Formats: sequence, structure tokens, C-alpha cells
Amino acid sequence: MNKLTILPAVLAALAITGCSDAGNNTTTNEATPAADSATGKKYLSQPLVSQLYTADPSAHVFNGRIYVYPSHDTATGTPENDNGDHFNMMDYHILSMDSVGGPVTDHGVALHIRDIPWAGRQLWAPDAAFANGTYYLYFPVKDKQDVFRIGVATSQKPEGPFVAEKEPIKGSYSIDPTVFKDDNGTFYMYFGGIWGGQLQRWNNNKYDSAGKLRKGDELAILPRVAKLSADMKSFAEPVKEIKIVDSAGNLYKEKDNDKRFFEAAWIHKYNGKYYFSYSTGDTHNIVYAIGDNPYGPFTYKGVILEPVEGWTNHHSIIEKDGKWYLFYHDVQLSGKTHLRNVKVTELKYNPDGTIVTIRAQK
Ligand code: FUB
Repeated sequence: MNKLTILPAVLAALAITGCSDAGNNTTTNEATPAADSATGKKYLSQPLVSQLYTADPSAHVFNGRIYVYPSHDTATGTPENDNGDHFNMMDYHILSMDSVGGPVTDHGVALHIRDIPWAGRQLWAPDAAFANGTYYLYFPVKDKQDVFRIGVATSQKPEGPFVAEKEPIKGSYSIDPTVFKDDNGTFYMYFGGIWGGQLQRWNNNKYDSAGKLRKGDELAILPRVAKLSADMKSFAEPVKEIKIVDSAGNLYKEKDNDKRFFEAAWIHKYNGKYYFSYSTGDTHNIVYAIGDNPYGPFTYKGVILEPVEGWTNHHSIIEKDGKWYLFYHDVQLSGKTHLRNVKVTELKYNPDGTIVTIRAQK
């Protein structure tokens, strides 16, 4: 058993430690842990918290502490469909911990959908960044026309509460923003997700409500990137596509769905190289591709995380105290696609810089 694995009962007790009221928060026990022995399943790691459902964990180290910015999954009774309407999230809670394996604090409601003036529905996977003495929370939500846009909210504290800007980021679209700070201090936002994430509706940064998914032999839809302005609230340049290629330099086709981009972009740097990782969606892997600069092209290298329990797969990667960690989610607590729980495990590199593939369930 992995040394990060903690017995669920112990973990549930730890998880509730420090739960605070940062807004109108009244966190009740939304999720009940099932012991491995009850389900007969063996997991590599246990949920970080079990008093609420969390997903899409974007982890960062701020002031020496790990902060996790997850989606807050909620059972709203919205029927399941291919657009992901059942992922009907209303707010964000931020989690933090001094170290992996230590007690986890749930900081309560950091931002609620009712406090985002332009929002319609579905607060999906967020990310965060620190600059200008301010913490920025980036989030995708459908606007009142039911089109996904990316918004930004600010706080003086990494755990919030956050105050949303009155409008979405100009020129932003689709879902799953991740913000990366390069060594020279430049910030880039990577984003996009196909199917329910609506990326198929955007070509050359123009919206087409009838935009269709690509056919098998057509080139796959590509993720997007834009440099952020110094104010961290706008794009400094037009949004660009990111090329993900095979070892011969060829772009993937839609039918290469065990390798092509679907959603859940993340980028980190290791030994001077840029590692762009993402979910392949309908084949449920987290995979990665390596490039020499933030815009790519990125050459496909392999699988970081094999499919987890549940349909979606979404992750982040950080370094803390000389070790690398993969944050991810599965549905151990609920068994339901849209009620997920975040987890963490150690990530290891091979001497050649490739990543050792992780299997989350044995
Ligand atoms: O949580 C809603 C959506 O599910 C996310 O935006 C995707 O990445 C997938 O995890």
C-alpha cells in the first residue's frame, strides 16, 4: 500500500479539522466514505476530504503551504447528458494543507455563482495564480446565453473569499483554464475542452453555435493558450492553438482519441522542459507531451494516470519539498460520475525525464 494512503475513518476526522465559515458556508457531510473492505476495491490513495464532493484539483504552493482549487460537485438532481449538465456546480471551496498526508483544511465557500454578475450555470474546473500582491481565481462558467466563458476573481488571501470581476475575460471561451508562471515571470493561460466544454464551437477564435465535433479522419481539435496581461485579468495577445504532435511531428487526428486533447490542461516545467498534460476524455487517460517553450509544439510522450473510477479524469502536478505530486480525482465516495473526490499521490520521473505511469486503483 502506498505510504500516502490513510485509513478512511482517520482521514474523515482529519478532513473536518479546521473547516471554517468564509462566507455563507454551512458544510454538511455530503459524502460518506466507504472502506476499501466494504467495496472490495483497493485504491492507491484516499480522498483528501470526505465532508464534500470535490473534483478537478488545481494545486499550488503559496507561502510554503499547498492550496488546492477544486470544483465542488453537488447533487442537484440535474439529469445526466452528453453536455455534462449534471455537473451543475454552484460554488468553490478551497482546501489547504502544510504537507501531503497532513491535516486538510476546508476554507468554506470562496466564491458562489450568485456573486458572479454574468454567470448562468455550471462552475467548472478552476485554477489560481499569485501576482501583484493578489491571488487570482480563474473559473469557467456558462454565461446567461449558455456559452462557457472564463472569469477571474481576486482576493488578498489564497483561500479567498474571492470577488469576481463584472465581465468574463475578453476573448476567453470554453473551459478548464490553467495559469502557468514561467521562470521569467510571464503568465500564460491554457484552456479548452471539447464536447460539453464547447471547444468545437470555436474556430479562429470565432463562435459558431453549430460547431461540430471532428470526424475520425479529421485533425483533432487543439487546446488554446494566451499570454496574460500584467493586470492578470485580460489576454495580452490573441488566443493561439497549441500543437500536440507524435514523434514524427504529425498532428493527431480525432480518431487518435487515446492521445489527442480533450480537456483538463495543466503545464509544469521539469529540467528546463515544458510538460503539457491533459485528459484524453472518452479514453479517460491523463497523458503528457513535452515542448521547448510555452507555446509548443509539444511531442506526445505517454500516460501519466490511467483511467480512474468514474468517467472524467483531471489532475494537476506540483513540486513540494523536493518531491513531485499528482493531484487527481475519482468517485470512490459516491460511485457517481458527477460526485467526485480529490486525491493525491507521488509522481516520479525516469532518468530520461519521462514520467512513471500511475494506476490509481489496483
Ligand atoms: O468538473 C466539470 C468538468 O469535468 C471539468 O471541467 C472537466 O475537466 C471534467 O473533469
